[in-house]
Amino acid sequence: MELRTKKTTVMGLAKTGVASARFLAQQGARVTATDMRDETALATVLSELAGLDIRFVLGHHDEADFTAADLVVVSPGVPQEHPLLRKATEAGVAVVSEIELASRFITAPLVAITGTNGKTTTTTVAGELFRANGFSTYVGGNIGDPLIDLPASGEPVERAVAEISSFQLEWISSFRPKVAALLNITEDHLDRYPSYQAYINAKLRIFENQTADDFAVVNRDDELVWQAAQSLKAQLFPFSRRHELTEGIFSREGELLFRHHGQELSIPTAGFRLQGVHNLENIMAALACCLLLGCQRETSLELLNRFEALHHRMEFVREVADVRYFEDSKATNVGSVAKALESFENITLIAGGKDKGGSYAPLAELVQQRVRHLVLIGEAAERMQQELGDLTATHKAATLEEAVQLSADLTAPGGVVLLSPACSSFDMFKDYEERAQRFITAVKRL
Ligand code: UMA
Ligand code: ADP
Repeated sequence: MELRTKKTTVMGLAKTGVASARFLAQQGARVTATDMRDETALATVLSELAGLDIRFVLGHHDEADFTAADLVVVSPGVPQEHPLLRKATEAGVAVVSEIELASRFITAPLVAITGTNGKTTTTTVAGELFRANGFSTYVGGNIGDPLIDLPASGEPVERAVAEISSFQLEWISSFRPKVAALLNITEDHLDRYPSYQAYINAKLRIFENQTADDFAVVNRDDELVWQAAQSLKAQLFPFSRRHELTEGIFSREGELLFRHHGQELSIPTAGFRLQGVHNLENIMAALACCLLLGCQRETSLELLNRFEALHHRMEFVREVADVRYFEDSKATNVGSVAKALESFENITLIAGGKDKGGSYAPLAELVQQRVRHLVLIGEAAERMQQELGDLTATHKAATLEEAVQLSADLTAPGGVVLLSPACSSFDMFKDYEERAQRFITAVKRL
């Protein structure tokens, strides 16, 4: 793709926009970077881009930058129905996401991982597996470092692993991973999509441009995923905790079995540091991606036997008065909270935050069976109370600190206090990490 002298517009100037603008300028394109935030709010961004030949339109967007451009690169945080994006496409302008642009310049085999939950864990494990096996590897995407930083760096790598969100898939046209993995789909981001189906459709686009030369790693046990997988063009490579497979990877007592083209590898699970059935799924998916692309059994097993859980995902904090405290701030939807509830009994659950518009009802059975006390915080407290409040003793707290103290007072010895919010954090905190830190500090003060 030739970018030299092309008229390009970068919409949104946070991480994605900054990296995209830098890459486009490097490639000799004429770059306009535009954001609704103004110069003061974007001071840091402007200093990062200082010295590059970029025209800025800040505090507003100009229609002409969209309708008269050769290419618009849109940030994931911009809603797909934005009127200016519609105008651009109507004017015949190519609108792409940053992963689309990046993929056109990436030559290493690309592994792309999506799903409602487990993306970051699986992406990290896959990246580490490749590195342990001696492949120079770039790990990026929704996990933090934009994918476009890889071609921008000019570094030759042997493998690229990308965590991919539904938002990033909205504006792809030729994005084609060598291996694409779909871990699971449950309701999420209904504050952004008009329907659950629209969210599902966006996720499935990860397979859209694959051919029979590529692999689709899919969760055999997730009915929705498995059904959608039946019409894919790529070679199906399922993973399963429940079914024995002739082609794919599955678990049975104490081992994972990887079967591919008549060959079988056994990987014992006893030494894995990552705990929980959901992590077994993440490990199977990561192993599938990596073993399909040249990794070896022995080295991979060694890595899995030393890979520790990532922070803020069902992390043990402390035990006080025979009550264990766990922090799962990254659980921002019902699917991830369900996995946390399945992992414990006698739970005091601290939940709530910014409501994403989905239903909390899928948690009803687990709440009834395992949650002794439900302590609600944040904007979603009211709706959670309506949907779950009759199922167990339910309380409200004004702050997270108050919720921790109340939970400590309510929980009987032998119980578990679990922060697993089912919501995003932006009503009360900067992000899920700040929410996690505030919880940890409050628990340490007890
Ligand atoms: N903006 C406009 N006009 C608009 C709307 C927004 O100018 O009409 C501007 C905003 O002011 C902002 C920018 O556009 O400056 C949007 O930035 P962004 O939200 O896309 O933020 P980035 O820093 O570029 O981060 C994005 C991902 N964010 C989202 O998808 C919301 C990051 O994922 C990702 O790590 C990063 O790209 C690098 O790839 C975060 C995330 O929350 C972690 N992802 C969601 C999730 O995991 O649930 C999908
Ligand atoms: P993502 O990047 O998709 O948000 P993470 O690995 O960061 O995924 O985990 C987010 C939350 O989901 C955490 O609460 C974690 O415990 C939970 N989780 C991780 N893997 C899975 C899975 N395979 N299925 C359901 N929940 C999961």
